[in-house]
Amino acid sequence: MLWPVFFTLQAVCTSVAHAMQHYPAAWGHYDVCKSQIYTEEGLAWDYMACQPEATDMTKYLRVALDPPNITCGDPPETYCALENPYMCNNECDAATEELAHPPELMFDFEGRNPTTFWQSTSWKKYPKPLQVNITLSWNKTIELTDDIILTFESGRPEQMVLEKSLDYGRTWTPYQFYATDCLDAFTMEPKTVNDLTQRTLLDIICTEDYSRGYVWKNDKTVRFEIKDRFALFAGPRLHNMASLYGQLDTTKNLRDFFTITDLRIKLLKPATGATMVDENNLSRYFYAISDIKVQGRCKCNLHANSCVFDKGKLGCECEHNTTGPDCSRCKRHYHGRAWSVGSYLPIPKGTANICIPSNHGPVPRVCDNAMLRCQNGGTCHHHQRCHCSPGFTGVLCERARCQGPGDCDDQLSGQASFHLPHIGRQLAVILVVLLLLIVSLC
Ligand SMILES: [Ca+2]
Repeated sequence: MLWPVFFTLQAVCTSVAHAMQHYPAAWGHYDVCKSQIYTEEGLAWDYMACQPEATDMTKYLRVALDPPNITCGDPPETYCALENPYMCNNECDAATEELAHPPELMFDFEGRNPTTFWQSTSWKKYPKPLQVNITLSWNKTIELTDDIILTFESGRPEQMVLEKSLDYGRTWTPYQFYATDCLDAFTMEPKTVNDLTQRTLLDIICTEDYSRGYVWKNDKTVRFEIKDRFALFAGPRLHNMASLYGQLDTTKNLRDFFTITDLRIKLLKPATGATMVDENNLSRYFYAISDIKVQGRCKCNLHANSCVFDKGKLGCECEHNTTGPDCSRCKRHYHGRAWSVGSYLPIPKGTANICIPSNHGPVPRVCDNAMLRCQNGGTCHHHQRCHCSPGFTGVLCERARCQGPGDCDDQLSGQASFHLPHIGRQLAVILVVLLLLIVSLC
């Protein structure tokens, strides 16, 4: 009598654990892909939309500079401070570790003093433009979840463009233009992210917010504002993420807007201060970046909750019978319906849209443990064939193996078909006798 109580308690515990798994403190994370549930037929899987957690994506990128020899220190150079042309104690020497400024220093752990930074050569070839492309590649589609923040060690550039690629660097589109004078630099009206509305969210703007002169020494960052854009749907403190997820679900352009495989920072003109370019002291003009922040998550089409970095490459750990780096196709033998992206809706579990087994799999099932049972003690191997006990044969071991002539007749004497010829012969004899009788009587 205690068993029902035990089972009831167990069911309650399971459902509590289940509920806690489904509704984490900050719901809407979609961090569980499936969980076991009790149904009338027993234990079964319940599938839900899932995605990896957002993380620091700079750990997984490759950085490339164009032109490649634009980093300072080869040959060694001495720089002057922008604010004070007589302060020229900044030395760059690629051959000396303490004086080198390679690109990796844009992504190392910050928080130490002095800061570590990448630095370009100076504007020696003025008036030829000093331009540098910094390309960050993930070789994987990722979704941005927080602002991109560049921290400059020197003055912020007077002109720059942040660009993105969604096809591994084949084509590029601008994310945002930055200039001290947007009209002059890009013939665009200056705007800020606050000018954007839900309707104009995808507009590409030029902003003067991050390029103003070197007035505030602490103001060294250049941002691409992801969260302010999210806030247009989710509210100022992102309290209504359901609304944002709903929009992301139904608007592919919006989803794609925050999705990238590569970023490119086009530095077009270094900080020159408030004055004209001092041609006698060009070692005041250069680019130096101490930190780049990119927060995001692997794009797994809501079919994975983890993403691994293996052999230098990111890849989703696909669930829901999907496969591929982005879980963007169905696994072999799971083409029972067309692949589909998972959905954030309905909140909070979403819809998994799993791939289901193909109807006409390449390996037809010969036996199983229920309907197509091997007979006479035979055992089923991988659903593909029955291993028969000695003396039996057939696809399901349903027939006795014949050892010699007449053997099968004895063993299968219950089967009427083997006796029909005998009955036929007896009938024929009777008919002949009857016929002879009739003839003789006549
Ligand atoms: Ca650094």
